[in-house]
Amino acid sequence: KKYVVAILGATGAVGQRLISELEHSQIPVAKVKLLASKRSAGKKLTFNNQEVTVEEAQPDSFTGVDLVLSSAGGSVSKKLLPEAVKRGAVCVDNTSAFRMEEDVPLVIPGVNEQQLQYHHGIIANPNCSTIQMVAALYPVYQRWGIEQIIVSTYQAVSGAGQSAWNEMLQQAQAILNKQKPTANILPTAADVKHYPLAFNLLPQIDVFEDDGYTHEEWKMIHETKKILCNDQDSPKIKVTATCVRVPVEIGHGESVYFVVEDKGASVPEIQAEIAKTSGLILQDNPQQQLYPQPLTAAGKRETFVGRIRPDQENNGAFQMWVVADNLLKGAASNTVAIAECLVRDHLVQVPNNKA
Ligand code: A2P
Ligand code: 11C
Repeated sequence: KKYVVAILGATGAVGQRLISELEHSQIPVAKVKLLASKRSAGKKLTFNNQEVTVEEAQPDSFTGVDLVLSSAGGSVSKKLLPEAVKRGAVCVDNTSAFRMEEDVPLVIPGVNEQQLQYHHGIIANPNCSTIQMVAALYPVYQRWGIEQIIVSTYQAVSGAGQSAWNEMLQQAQAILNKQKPTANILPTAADVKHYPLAFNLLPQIDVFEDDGYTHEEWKMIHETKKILCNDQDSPKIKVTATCVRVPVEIGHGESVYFVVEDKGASVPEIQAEIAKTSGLILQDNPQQQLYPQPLTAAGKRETFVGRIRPDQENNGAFQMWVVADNLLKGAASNTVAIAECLVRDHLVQVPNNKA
């Protein structure tokens, strides 16, 4: 079978990469539909060297579509994906719109792809900062168990979308030209005040919750628990997060402190588990100053791990540094990897009783 695939948000930072990841995937594509807002209707993009005209996304755009890969923002997903499912399409959604709904699998292939069989038409791709952290910790979790995670992120501006990315570049240019930078989007268009990110750090990603955590921090905490502790028998993991936007274009960095259950774990054994896990690359050699960096991770599908060391004062606790391309591993590659699993396992159909 060949599949009709729609990419919703095809003109965006993630959408562009969904197109190229789909081109390089195992999915047999009969036809691709590229959907975006009215503003982009008529624009020409290419898929497998063929010109494709971008269409305005509307409910009827999904008639005859088998698979939707979506990254056009949460409100667009909320409105359009139920319409796509109604028309028989299975949707892999890169936004936070449906992630915490009980009947929506939240999936990282290689970690919990067995959850895909329970889908009701929509599968959620986790937040980029969650994906790379959980992917890096998963081999440790499987072998020794994890009691607690304390993470601080250093997140690239591309995670906030193409317009925020452009804004930061303009701010940098203005500062280098000795002009005052302007800010209209960052840290988030959804909040009242805006600050420059160029040559700065913003300890706010997304809006604040009542408890003082940002929504990005909330996502890291709750998505990690949904992915790793999804059934009653799974041991509970304590998770806390601080998320910071840094003036980097592509590639989120994360300082991850974790406490294992089985205190027998050692640094060389953790390094060995990570090195042999598909999709993870160990870059951990202080003598040779080898460690993951955003500039070297950008454009790659893997998650890079280094600086693994013990907390000398807390037995069973370790630190590590994790970097991945937030637009690929954190978004487009994971989304297309989910779609490949759906195709492989014959799951590209909306269950009859649940449509
Ligand atoms: P457009 O380029 O027409 O605005 P990013 O995350 O990089 O900002 O990209 C957002 C993506 O979501 C873009 O492809 C954008 O299309 C698309 N998008 C934004 N609003 C809508 C909408 N109302 N309907 C469909 N697509 C939308
Ligand atoms: C960021 N992690 O870097 C966000 C982007 O829930 O999919 C992805 C938001 C999401 O700003």
